[in-house]
Amino acid sequence: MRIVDAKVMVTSPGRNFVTLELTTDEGLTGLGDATLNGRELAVVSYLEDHVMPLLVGLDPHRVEDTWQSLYRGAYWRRGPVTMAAIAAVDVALWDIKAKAAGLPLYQLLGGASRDRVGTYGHANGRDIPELLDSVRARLAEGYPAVRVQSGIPGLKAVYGVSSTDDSGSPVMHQQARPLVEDWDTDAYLRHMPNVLEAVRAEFGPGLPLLHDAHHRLTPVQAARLGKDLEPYHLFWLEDCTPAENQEALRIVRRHTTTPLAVGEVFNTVYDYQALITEQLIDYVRSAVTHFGGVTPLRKLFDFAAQYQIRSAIHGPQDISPVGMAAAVHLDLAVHNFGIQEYSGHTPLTEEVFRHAYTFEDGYLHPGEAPGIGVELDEELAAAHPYEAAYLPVNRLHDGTVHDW
Ligand code: GCO
Ligand code: MG
Repeated sequence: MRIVDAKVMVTSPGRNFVTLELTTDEGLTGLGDATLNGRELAVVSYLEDHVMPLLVGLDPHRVEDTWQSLYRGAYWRRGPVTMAAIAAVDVALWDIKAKAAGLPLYQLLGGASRDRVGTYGHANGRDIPELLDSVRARLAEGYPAVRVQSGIPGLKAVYGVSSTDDSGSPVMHQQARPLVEDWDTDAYLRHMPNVLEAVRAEFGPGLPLLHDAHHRLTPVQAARLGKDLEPYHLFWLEDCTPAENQEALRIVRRHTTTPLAVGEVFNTVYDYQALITEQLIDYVRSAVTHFGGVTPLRKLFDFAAQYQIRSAIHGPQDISPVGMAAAVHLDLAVHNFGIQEYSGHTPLTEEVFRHAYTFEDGYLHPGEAPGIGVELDEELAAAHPYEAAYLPVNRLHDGTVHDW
């Protein structure tokens, strides 16, 4: 079998998604997600100008070899643009291979290690009562675990909380020019224990609760937050410090037993090296889409498993249903699965990307369709072309830019 055609499409059924489609001489097609929120067109160019011309004529069964040649052959390794592009190729090749075998992808990854894939949903509120309502809504939808984000007194907007939308996704913050939000770490650190206290008092000790600090704290601030939240037994504290510095988590770890999760902005196993071997984290959270695909993410999970660290694939709404499908196949197959982030997509997105994976009572299943089980409606996709959209930037009260 040979690859005879490659094309990349950007569609915006509410938000932008970048999709690679590979076609073989046997008429099989494979899809891969290359969406990099706010920098979509850079990945399109990387694929169109530098990767797709190399793919035509290749044997699509050579998944590992193609991955290695794109990664090593570029010489300039890593980075989100490169790894999103490689991820799209990798997933499209796995899709083709599984379709050629007539099997759902998870069967090629070792088969199911569980019956279904547990998820967490997003709950958020401008204040605590609104947050409690939002948790109630997620529980009514069946979610077995909930991430809680709350507005902070004195701040206009914070990550995960919007004045107009309950979805918890940054989609509502996105604009053609970055929106400016404000931030005050002290106010946040003072408020968060009250938030968790109220949620625990309302929903009891058994509900797994998560919280995302979105890279905003210094190591010692993160250590304080982890300690202050210990009585509420979080499932995890996510991205407590900026991702570049692995040393920071050594400091945090020394001070708190609150479990730690990181990795949504990581691109390769090297970003995790010390974090895994020194057991400084509890969950690895990279997305199939930003980590170079199923091939390297599977290796990461196997590496992490030696240290009892579990998987938690990043699943925001800026991962397309193609990237989500690949994630759910991997979730079902790996032994050290932890949890899958999931908040669904808009109805229009679900029409553009018809998928075999299902979400029922808070649990996902990849379905039994051969491949990853996603079909792109190209006409509908084309009717919703790319729209410039950026994530917000964060500024302190004196105007200094802070991590968003
Ligand atoms: C999460 C993430 C996302 C990111 C988003 C940026 O935990 O789901 O923090 O919401 O902010 O993916 O594009
Ligand atoms: Mg996050």
